[in-house]
Amino acid sequence: MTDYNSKEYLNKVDEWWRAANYIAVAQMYLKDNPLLKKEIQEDDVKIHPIGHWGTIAGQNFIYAHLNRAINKYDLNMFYIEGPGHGGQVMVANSYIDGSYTEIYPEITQDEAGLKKLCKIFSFPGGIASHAAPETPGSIHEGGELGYSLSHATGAILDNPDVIAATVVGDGEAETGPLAAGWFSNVFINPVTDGAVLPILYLNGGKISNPTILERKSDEELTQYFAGLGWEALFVSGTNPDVVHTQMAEQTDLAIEKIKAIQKEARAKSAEVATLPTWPVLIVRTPKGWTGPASWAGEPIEGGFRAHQVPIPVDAHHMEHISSLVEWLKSYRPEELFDENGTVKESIRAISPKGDKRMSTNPITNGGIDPKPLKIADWKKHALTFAKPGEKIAQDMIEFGNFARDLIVDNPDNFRIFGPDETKSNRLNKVFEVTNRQWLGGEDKAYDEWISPVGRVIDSQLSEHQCEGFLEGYVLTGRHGFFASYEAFLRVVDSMITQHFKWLRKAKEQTWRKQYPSLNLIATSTVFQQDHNGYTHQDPGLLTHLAEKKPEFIREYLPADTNTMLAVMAEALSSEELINLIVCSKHPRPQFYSADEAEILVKEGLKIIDWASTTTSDEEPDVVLVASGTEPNLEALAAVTILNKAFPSLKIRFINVLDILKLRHPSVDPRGLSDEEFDNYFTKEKPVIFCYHGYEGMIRDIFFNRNNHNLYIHGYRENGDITTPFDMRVFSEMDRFHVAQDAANAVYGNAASEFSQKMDDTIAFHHSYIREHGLDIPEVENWTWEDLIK
Ligand SMILES: Cc1ncc(C[n+]2csc(CCOP(=O)(O)OP(=O)(O)O)c2C)c(N)n1
Repeated sequence: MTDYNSKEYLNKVDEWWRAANYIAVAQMYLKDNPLLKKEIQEDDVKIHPIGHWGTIAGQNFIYAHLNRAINKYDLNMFYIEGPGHGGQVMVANSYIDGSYTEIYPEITQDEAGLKKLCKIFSFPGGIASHAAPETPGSIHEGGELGYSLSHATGAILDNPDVIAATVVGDGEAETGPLAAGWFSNVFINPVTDGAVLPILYLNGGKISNPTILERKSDEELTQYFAGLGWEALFVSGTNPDVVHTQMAEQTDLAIEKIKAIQKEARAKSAEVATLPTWPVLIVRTPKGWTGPASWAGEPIEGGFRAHQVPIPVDAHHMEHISSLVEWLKSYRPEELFDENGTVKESIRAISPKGDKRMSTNPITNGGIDPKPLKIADWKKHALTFAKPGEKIAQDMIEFGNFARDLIVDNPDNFRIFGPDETKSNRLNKVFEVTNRQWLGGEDKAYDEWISPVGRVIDSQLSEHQCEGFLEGYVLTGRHGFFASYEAFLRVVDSMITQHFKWLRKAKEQTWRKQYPSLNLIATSTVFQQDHNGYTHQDPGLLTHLAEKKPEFIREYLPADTNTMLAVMAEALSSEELINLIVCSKHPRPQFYSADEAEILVKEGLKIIDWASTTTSDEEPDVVLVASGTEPNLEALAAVTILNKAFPSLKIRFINVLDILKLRHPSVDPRGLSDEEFDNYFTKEKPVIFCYHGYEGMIRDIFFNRNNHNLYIHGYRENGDITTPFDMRVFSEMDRFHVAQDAANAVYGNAASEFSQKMDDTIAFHHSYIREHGLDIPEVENWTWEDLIK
């Protein structure tokens, strides 16, 4: 029987650690002669050594000890590298455990392979300096700091056997998202979910500052974490011999506590689980540990100066090369590598085996048991009506029926996330079959749908956590969506960007499996913010995501329930995408039949015959286009106004559901050809485009098309606390301005009387709502009427 706590075993762990440190330093500086078998030359050294040394040795130490714990307890564990800028950590460790070579056979387990591994690190044409998609075992790049705990939590939900060992940088711990991440424990059910083992790495420095938590005493940290529901276990020191023993003991303690919590909870049902006090490891070891202690009279090891490349040696500055050689030799490479340059068998022998290696744990490559979502026919919930506009319904309420079925049909791989808004976003129907997962205790007098078990996690007001949980969930092969107020989805703009970057780079890796798409529902939208006003208006995520690589982005603007249902079925069955769905939650007339909705999803847009006064092959005088719920409503109302005033005016009405499809194929491979585009929008007839988002996006779409006779009515960054219709008038995205623009565009001066009438109506509206607090009867009572054709 192996004694994993013996001096002998810890010596092996130390050898592993030294080998990983050696490789990491060599990767930073060297491109040849990695084992210093020959006297080092200029040509062996990189011209621009790059890397983040400060975090490396401490993380290598943690990694080696986690391997030890996996062996000792036969754990299903994987690694999240919060300070992902220490890219060598996961590369060096996966090289030692053999997985790097299995995935990249050219990186052989000998001196030649090691030479390549050094050269490619953070080198043109090589590999990232971060824990990137090309890094075995990574689901978390760690480039943008702050999301390690939320990714870890998302990954272990519904994965009861897994422990996410999550290194949190003490700088990272100062970010808003990470500080919010400690609350994750409130959402982890110890029976049905796995565990997160946070390892707060207090190395004391950031890029050029101390860290806040490192300057706190152990007692203060104990209290801080106790208040948040975690039990702090400390490891600290600078002498490896002492710290190895401590680390082994405290890691064992943490694992045993996790196991005890799970055992006790799992003796009962998940429904009665309570919030346990999970352990958090706090590791105080110096930044830049084992590296140069000082340079030019200033301390390096132990502070921020160790952050990046600590000593100034490069191919053109060889005067201090002996210091680098001395540093490398301090790891005693002769004890670590055999004569071929292979890491010694005795060291490799303590690696966890097969998929027990953190670098090959299946959870880090598409998930443990990825399954497609079971999606029943959405048409079951489609609305039927004899005449467009006759039925009033709330799209998010109706979608709730569909979401409820998804929960029933997919009891362990589908989840809904939200920042305290599931009810506000009108998804209440889901609570007929599930609850909000929450282990924070229940106050029956107040709480609604709160339970230790539930498929909705929406009880923390943090968009970062929702986004991070969902990312962790889909990156491990499961499905879901995050529904948010449109304006506040912008809180996580950069997180969504990082997820996109991950998808893009992961796709280049043939060994990486496909991910279910990330689905974002933006509701409580810009043109219906009557009681919240200007602060709650921002449709800019549409523009933001449109700037990303089109292969990975979809933006859908369903105008009603049937289009919403059809889009959600499409989005939830898709892979490798970020789907942004912008939809209304307010009572709205319903316009599109299930068949029309189906075509809209398939084609992306559709000429709506019943809303046009032309046949589809007849050239119109004007094209009215709508993308978005309120734009659709206002544009249809404008059609009725125009039709009454100008019965002979040939109007073509188009609804656009999939806005990015309008882009030119040179911009977006899915884009309409010029011919298709002209067939819809004509080559020169006025196009009046009513749009949910900022107008620049539509201008951009038309820039490289034939037709520049374009009038856009989008969000113009105007708003206030006022009536819903007035919110549209503020941006001139209302029926009167739209009809006026259309008439002026077609008839010029001949439309001046009509144009004046529209101005008068708008003026009347202006004073009426300020008198009555209500929209004018013409707006309030508007319904769709069949057109005079
Ligand atoms: C959100 C974010 N802000 C700023 C940075 C720039 N940055 C990179 S590393 C770093 C310091 C990180 O310190 P810590 O988390 O303690 O990591 P370690 O000391 O282990 O390197 C900063 C500020 C970043 N990567 N992400």
